[in-house]
Amino acid sequence: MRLGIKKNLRFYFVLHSAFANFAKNIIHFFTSRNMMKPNTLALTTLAAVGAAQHATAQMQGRPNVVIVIADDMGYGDVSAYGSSTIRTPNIDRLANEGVCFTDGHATSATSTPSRYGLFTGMYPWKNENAKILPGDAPLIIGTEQFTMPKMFQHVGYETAAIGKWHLGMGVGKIDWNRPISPSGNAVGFDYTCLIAATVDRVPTVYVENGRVVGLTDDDPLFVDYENNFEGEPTALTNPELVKTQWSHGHHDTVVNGIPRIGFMKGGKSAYWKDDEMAEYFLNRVDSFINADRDRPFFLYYGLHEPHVPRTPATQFAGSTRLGPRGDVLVEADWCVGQLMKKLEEAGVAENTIVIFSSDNGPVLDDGYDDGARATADMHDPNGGLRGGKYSLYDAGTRVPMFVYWKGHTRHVVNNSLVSQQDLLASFAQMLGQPTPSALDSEGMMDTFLGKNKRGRKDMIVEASGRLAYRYGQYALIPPYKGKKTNETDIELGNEDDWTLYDLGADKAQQKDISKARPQLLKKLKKRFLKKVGTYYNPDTAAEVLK
Ligand SMILES: [Ca+2]
Repeated sequence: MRLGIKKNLRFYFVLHSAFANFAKNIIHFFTSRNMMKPNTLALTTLAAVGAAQHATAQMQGRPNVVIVIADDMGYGDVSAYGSSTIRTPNIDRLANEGVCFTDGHATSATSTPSRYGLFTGMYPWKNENAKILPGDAPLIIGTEQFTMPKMFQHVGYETAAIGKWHLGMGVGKIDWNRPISPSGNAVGFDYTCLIAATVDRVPTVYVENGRVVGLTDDDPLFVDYENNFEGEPTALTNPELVKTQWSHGHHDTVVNGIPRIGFMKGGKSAYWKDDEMAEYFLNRVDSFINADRDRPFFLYYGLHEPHVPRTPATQFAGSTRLGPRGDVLVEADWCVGQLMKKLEEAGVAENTIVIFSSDNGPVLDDGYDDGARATADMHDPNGGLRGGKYSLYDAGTRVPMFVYWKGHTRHVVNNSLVSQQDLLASFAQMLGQPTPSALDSEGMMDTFLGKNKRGRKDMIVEASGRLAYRYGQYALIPPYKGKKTNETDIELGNEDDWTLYDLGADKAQQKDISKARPQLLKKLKKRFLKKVGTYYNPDTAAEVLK
């Protein structure tokens, strides 16, 4: 069955891609700076003219699209929703002049599956590889799979992925000293400049279009997630190298005084400087936006903040009372401000839809003792929601979500349920493109642009391999075995029996209404089990943190 879907998708894609490439070539032909000779036109078939006119008409008025995804930014980490303990004026502007979603979700409570859902429009739990990946994992999006960037690419957009990736690269053991294939470029991005996984995982290098940036021949780079390289120091063998103390898991190779997950040897000329990462990626964003082109663009900009390790640039260090986590939130907000400024300066602000969101909920201590835990009584990153990153509770996936299009959107607050995975089918509507029927993405472009306040009826959410169900204002969590919390002290949502919450009346999920509303419980259990089938297994343990 699943193989059948895959085959259908492949067939769809080959067919669709053939037409799209044909149309793209025609568009290029008609819009190229070299004028056609009259006799050339005479040779053009009527069908080609028709297709070109159709395609050219479609190209007109197609806005650029920028999707900004922060890493582990919580619902309470932006002031747009009313937090008074952090100031994020640039992000707030998107909310205040655009569509502000108060029940917007990532598909998952961790990064890899969340981004997989965003780009593929598929529930990530249907892909057994969409788990928290090490830095040397193979690419988990099929190179023949239908993706959001491919769709944009096929109708003539220039596409780029800049920043955090965490979807794997290559097909197995990666030789970091050679071109890595497939990279993000293989799933629809014309240009990529990425960190392979997360800031706390090796390799601590930038990978641009499949090549590690800045490597020299005399110092090749090696990465291993199982065994250390002989004689190489780690945080355990050489604690004197450590400037940022680890609290759990992060005790392998030390780079820039920060112990990471995974072992690395060599490649020193390519190591990133943590506190310069924001500026590094902004420069790539700037170059991409200002590239000389006559086509619209689609940009995925993956902010690395406020994921651990939190290493604000000098100008932000100490700028809040909340320590490094607060400082990098302000840095992330600055990045959004810089992005908007660059769009203005490039003269494309009025023709660019900007979407801001986060890949999953917040966490304070995610492996480093950087003081974030001590700020818990000063700042609530959850914004009143229960749980957090890794959790089946609502803070796992309910994240900041705003859509702004200068001159087009007005301030609208939408309280209905929406998911990042619906952006794919929604942009398909905007572009007039068909999507494979097997997608889980639901088209609702008018919702994202604030023309109506409709949302999803329901959706499955995922946290560390476990599943829960949102149906309108209700949250249903099935029983799971395992620990109540993990090393981060976040409640995972593992309960012995089904629990049900009315988020409309009980945003903080403090009152289980499963006993008081047996009919509702029965109805939602039935719906949930029908949707997830054998993917639900109460024995599924939350993924182990490394
Ligand atoms: Ca994340």
